[in-house]
Amino acid sequence: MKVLLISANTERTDILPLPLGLACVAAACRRAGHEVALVNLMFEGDAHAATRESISAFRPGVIGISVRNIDDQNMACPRFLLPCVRDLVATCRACSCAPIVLGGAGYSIFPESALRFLGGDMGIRGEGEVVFPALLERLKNGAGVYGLSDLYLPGQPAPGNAFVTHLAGLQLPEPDLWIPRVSGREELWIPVQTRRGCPLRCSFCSTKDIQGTTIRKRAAEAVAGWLGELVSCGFRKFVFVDNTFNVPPPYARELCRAIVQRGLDITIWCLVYPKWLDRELVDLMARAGCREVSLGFESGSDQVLANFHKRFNTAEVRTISRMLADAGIRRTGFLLLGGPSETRQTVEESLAFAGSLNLDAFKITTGIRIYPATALAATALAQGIIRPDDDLLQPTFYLAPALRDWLPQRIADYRRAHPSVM
Ligand code: B12
Repeated sequence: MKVLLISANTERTDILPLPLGLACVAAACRRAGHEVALVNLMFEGDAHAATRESISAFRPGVIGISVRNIDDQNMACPRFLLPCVRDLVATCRACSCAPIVLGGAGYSIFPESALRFLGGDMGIRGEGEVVFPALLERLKNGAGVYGLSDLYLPGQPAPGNAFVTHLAGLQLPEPDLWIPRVSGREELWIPVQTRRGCPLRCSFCSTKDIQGTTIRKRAAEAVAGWLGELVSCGFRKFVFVDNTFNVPPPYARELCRAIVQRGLDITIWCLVYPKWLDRELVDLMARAGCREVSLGFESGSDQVLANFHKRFNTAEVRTISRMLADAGIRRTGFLLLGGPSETRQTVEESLAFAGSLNLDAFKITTGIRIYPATALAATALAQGIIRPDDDLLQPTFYLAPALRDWLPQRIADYRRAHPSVM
C-alpha cells in the first residue's frame, strides 16, 4: 500500500524534536513491503499546502498522522494544540478518501477522546511498529479491522493493549527518511531511543499509557552501531529521549562503554533520574560524551517527593548533582510546584534547595498537568477539582487549593530576584 505519514508537530522549542517515533513506524511499514512517504510539518511553511501537495503527488491509500503534543503544559496560559491537528485531518479528508490513522505519544494518552476530537478514522495507542503494518495488511486484503490490539475505532469499545516484548526486531530508521535536509543539518539534535517503558510510576506521569511500565532495551552494541552510522553522516549532537538514561544502571553503563569503545566523538544530552547514579556511571557518561542532563528532581521537600511517589530524597539529589558538576556535566534542574501536599513552607524549602545546588539552568513550573488514570487524577477527583466524566483532553491542571492565590505571585517575585530562572 502507499502510506503517507505526517508528523503534525510544529512546536518550536530550543531542542527541535525530530519525528523519530514516526520514522520507526515508517521503517516497519517499508520492511513489510509498503511504499512510504514521510512529511514533517515542522519544516513546512504552510502545513495545509504541504499536506495537499503531498497527497496529490503521492496518492496514498492510508494516511497516518503522528500527534506528539496535546498542549504545552503551561498552566498560566495553556495552549491547546489539537485544533490545528483537527484542521489538518479536515485538509486530508478534503483531498483524499484514504483512511486516517492517528498515533503518537500525545494521542496514546487520550486514545478515545483525541480520536473523537480530531475526527480520525482509527487510532493506535502506544508503539506503532507492529499494529500499524498489521492494520495495513488487513486494509490491503479488504479484511475487517476489528480485534487488533491497541486499535481504537470511533464508538467501539477500547481494545486490549499490548506493548512489544523485544525491541531487537524493530528496525532503526535510516537518516534520510526523517532527518531534514535543511541548512545547518549537522547541528540538529538527533533523538536516540535505547529503552521503552518506565516502572517508576510517578504520581503525575503519563508514560505508562505511551510505553507501558516494563523496561525493554535495545542491545547497547546495536545502539552504538546506529550512532556510529549517524556520526559517519556528519551528525554529532544526540538527545537521548529515554525516560531515564540511568535506569537500569547496568544497562546505562554497558551503553556508555559501547559508545566509548567505538571512539565516537559526540555530544549527549539526556534525562536523569536522581537515584542509582554513582561516580563510576557519571564518569562513564562524561567519557561517552554526555555534556548536559535534565535533572528532574521536581521538589526540594522530602514530603512532596514522597507524595509524587519519587524513589529518591533531597540528600540523593544533592550528592548526584555534585557528582555531575564534578564531571563537567551541565545540569538543568526542574521544580514542579503546587502538587498535593505542597504548602508555603515546602515551596520555600524547594526554592532554597534548588538555589543551593548551583545549577547551570533552573526551570520552575507551577501547576501540574493532570493525565488520566494517574494518582494525581485520583487526588484531583477526591478533592472535587475534576469530575468523574472529565476526559482531561483539554489542558487541566492541579494546583493545591490553599496555594492558588499565593504561589503564582511568589514565583513571579522569585523570578524578579533571580532573572536567569526559567
Ligand atoms: C524526550 C521528550 C522530550 C524532549 C524532546 C527531545 C527531542 N529532540 O526529541 C524535550 C525535553 C525537548 C521535550 C520537550 C517537550 N515535551 Co516532551 N517528551 C519527551 C518524551 C520523554 C519522549 C518522546 C520521544 O521522543 N519518544 C520516542 C519515540 C521513538 O516514541 P514516540 O514518538 O512516542 O513514537 C512511538 C509511538 O508514539 C508511535 N507513533 C508515533 N507516531 C505515530 C503515528 C502513527 C500513525 C502511529 C500508528 C503510531 C505512531 O510509534 C512510535 C514508535 O513506537 C515524552 C514522554 C514519553 N515517554 O513518550 C514527552 C512528551 C511527548 N513531551 C510532552 C510535552 C508536553 C513537551 C513540551 C510541550 C514541554 C514544554 N512545555 O516545553 C515540549 C515540546 C517540544 C516540542 N517542540 O514539541 C508530553 C506531550 C503530552 C502533552 N501534554 O502534550 C509528553 C508525552 C510527556 C508528558 N508530559 O506526558 N520532550
